[in-house]
Amino acid sequence: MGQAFRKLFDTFFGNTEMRVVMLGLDAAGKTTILYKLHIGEVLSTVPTIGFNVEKVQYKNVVFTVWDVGGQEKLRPLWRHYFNNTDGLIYVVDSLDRERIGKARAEFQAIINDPFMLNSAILVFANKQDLRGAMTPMEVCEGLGLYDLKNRRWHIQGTCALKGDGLYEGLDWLSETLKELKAAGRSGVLV
Ligand code: G3D
Ligand code: MG
Repeated sequence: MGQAFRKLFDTFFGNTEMRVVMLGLDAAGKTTILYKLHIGEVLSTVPTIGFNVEKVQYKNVVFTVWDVGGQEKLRPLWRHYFNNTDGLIYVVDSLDRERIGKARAEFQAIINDPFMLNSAILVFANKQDLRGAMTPMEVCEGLGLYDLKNRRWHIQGTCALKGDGLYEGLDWLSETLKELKAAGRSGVLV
């Protein structure tokens, strides 16, 4: 798995500096995904701004990860990490039907942030291995993805524990970012 990802990252991301943020409610599976990618040492920091941020860098690709859905007053501080973000990965616990509304509210707040308007959006409908999990299509509806206009987005069913779907999702993201960079454009479709 590690080798495959390295190859993907080397091939598609190349030498261009890329900034990716991975967000989602707590327990969605973000930390599991970070470790499953085997792309480097996961550095955990608790900055003075008050929320825990995990960071992994593989060559020119920097991933920053944190839990959303906590205190609303922290939201403005996220911007510190949103600036110059090329890609957003939003992770959803597909079994957590109770909190899909909350996941949606946070998701909508993130993607409508002025600093995020240019980023490509990859959604991982995680925990597909669990019986009763929402299908990627249900997660799509739950988040309001179908209503998104003029944005590059993609949804991928995943099982982070096994690594299923992660490769396919990142493949889409890297291809999309490569395309956008080559065209000198952002994630906004015109
Ligand atoms: P977070 O970083 O988004 O908060 P974590 O989420 O990566 O810590 O994952 C939360 C819990 O969900 C963990 O279980 C983890 O093992 C589990 N998990 C993550 N991805 C999957 C998945 O695809 N399938 C299943 N079945 N479980 C998953 P624990 O028990 O350690 O809290
Ligand atoms: Mg975590």
